[in-house]
Amino acid sequence: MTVAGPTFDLVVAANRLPVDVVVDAHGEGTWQRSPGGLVSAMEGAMADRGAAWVGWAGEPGLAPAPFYQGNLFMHPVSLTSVEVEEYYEGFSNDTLWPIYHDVIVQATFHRHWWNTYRTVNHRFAHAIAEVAAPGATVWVHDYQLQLVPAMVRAIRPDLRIGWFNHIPFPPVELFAQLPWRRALVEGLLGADFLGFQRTADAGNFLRSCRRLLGMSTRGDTVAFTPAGGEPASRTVRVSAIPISVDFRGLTALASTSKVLSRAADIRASLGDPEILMLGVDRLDYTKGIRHRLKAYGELLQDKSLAPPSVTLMQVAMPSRERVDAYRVLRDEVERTVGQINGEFEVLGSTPIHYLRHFYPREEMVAMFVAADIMLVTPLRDGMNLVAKEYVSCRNDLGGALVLSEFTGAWHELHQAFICNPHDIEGVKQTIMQAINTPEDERRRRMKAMRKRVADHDVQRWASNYLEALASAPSKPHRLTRASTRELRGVERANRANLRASDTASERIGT
Ligand code: GDG
Repeated sequence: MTVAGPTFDLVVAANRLPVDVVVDAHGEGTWQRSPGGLVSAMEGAMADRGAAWVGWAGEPGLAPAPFYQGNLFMHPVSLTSVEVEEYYEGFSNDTLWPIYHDVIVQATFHRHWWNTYRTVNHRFAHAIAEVAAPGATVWVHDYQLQLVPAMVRAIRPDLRIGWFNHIPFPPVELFAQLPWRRALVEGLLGADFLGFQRTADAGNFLRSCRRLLGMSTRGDTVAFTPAGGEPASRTVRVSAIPISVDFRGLTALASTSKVLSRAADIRASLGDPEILMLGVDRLDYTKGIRHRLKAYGELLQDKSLAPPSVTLMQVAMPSRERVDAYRVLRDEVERTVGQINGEFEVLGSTPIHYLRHFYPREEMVAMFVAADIMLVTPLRDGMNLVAKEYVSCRNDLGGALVLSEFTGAWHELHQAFICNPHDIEGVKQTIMQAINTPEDERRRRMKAMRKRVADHDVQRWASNYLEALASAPSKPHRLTRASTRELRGVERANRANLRASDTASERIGT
C-alpha cells in the first residue's frame, strides 16, 4: 500500500535536485543547496506557495527519502548506474546535446539509450504526478526531460504544464536526423507552454512541428491533434523567454570589501599584468575554448600581445568526463595550453593560468571584478550566463566583454565586442579592439549592458515564465474544415516519409 505524501501547487522538475551532499570532518553527510541561478530564480515564486522539486540526487542507486530543504520539498528520483550511462551520459549528452548544438561533434545514436531515456522520463512523470496538488503548475526543465510533459498529461490531465529549454533548439534539418524526432515533439506538446532562449529556437521548434509532423501553426501557437484524436486539438504556445542572472545579488557581492580586496590579490598574484583576460567555462566543446586559445596564441606569436604585460586566466570546470568527446577536448585544451606556455613564458609570467577546478561563488565574482577582458567565445550556446554574470559584477563600469554571436546572450548584449569564433583573425581583431577602445567608450558600453541585465534579471525571467504558462491558451484550438483536410493530407504524406526514414535508420543500425 502506498501512503500519500504531501502535495504542492508548484512542482519544478529538472534532471538534478538543487542540492549536493556535503560531508563534514566526522564523515557525516548533509544536504546543501547547490549554488545555481535556477534556485534563486525560483525563490520568489516558491515563497508564495508550497513548492516541490523533482530530480536526481546525483548518486546512482536507491533514491534518498523525500525531505525538506528550507521550505522547498525535495523529491528525489532514483537512477541506476546503467541509467546514468544510457539516459544521462548517452542519450542526453551524446545524442541530443550534439544535435542541439549544430553537430559540432558527431552525435551517437543507440536504440537502447533511447529506451532508457523513455523509461527515466516515465519515472520523472510519475514522481511529478505524485507530488502535484489538484490543478497544480508543473515546470519541467531542459532537454533531458522532453517526454515528460505528455507523460504527465496522460496521468494528470488536470495539471498546467510548462517546459523550458536551456539549450538551443536545432534547425529542422539537424533535428530531422533523430530517429525519435516525432516522439520528442509529441512529448513536448503535452505542455501548455514551451519556453526557449531565443526567438530563433522557438521558430526552429515550430518549423519541426510543421515540416516533420505536418502540424498547423499560427503565430506562436501550434495546434496539436494527438494520434487518433478529434480534428479539434489542443493549442500549445511556443515562445522565447531568455534566462538571466541574479543581477542585484551579484552587484551587491561584487561591491563587498572582501571581494574587492580578493580581486586586487588575484591581480597581484599574477604579477599585476596590464591586461588580465579571463575565460570561465564548463569544459565543453560548445564553448569555443580551443578557438579562443588559438587566437590568443597567435596574438602572442605575432607580438600584438606579450607577457608579462598580458596574462589569460582560464577557468575550465570539469564536465561529463565519461563522454569520449569531452575527454578528447580536455586533452587537446591541455596540450595547447602547455604549448603556448612553453613557447611564450617569460621569467615570472605565465601566458595562461589554466585552472581546472570548481571555485566558490565569491571567488568567481572576485575573478570577474579583477578581469579587464572577459572572453566568451562559444560556437553555440543557449544563453551563456557567464557573460551576464560578468556584466552584473562590473559596478565600477570597468572591463570589456568579448562575446560570440552564437550565444543567446548576443541577442541582448549588443554593446559587447562581438566576434565570430570560427574566424580566428576576427577574434584576434576583436580582442585587440576591446583592449584599445578608449575607456569612456568601454564604460558607456558596460553601462548599457548593465541596464539591460538589471531590467531583465532572473527573478523577472521566472515570473514572466510562470505568467506566460498561467495565461497559455487552454481551450481547444478549432480547425476549419479546409485546414483539417489540408492537415490530414500533410500528415499522411509525413507519416509515409517518416516510415521510410525509420526503415532507413533501422537499416544503418542506430
Ligand atoms: C546551460 C546552457 C545556459 C563555471 N565555473 C564555475 C562556476 N561556473 C558557473 C558560471 C555559470 C555556470 O556555471 C555556467 O553557465 P553557462 O550559461 O555558461 O553554461 P551551461 O552550464 O552550459 O548551461 C547555457 C544555461 O544552461 C542556463 O540556461 O545559459 O547556454 O548550456 O553560472 O558562473 N561557478 C562557480 N565556480 C566555478 O568554478 N561557483
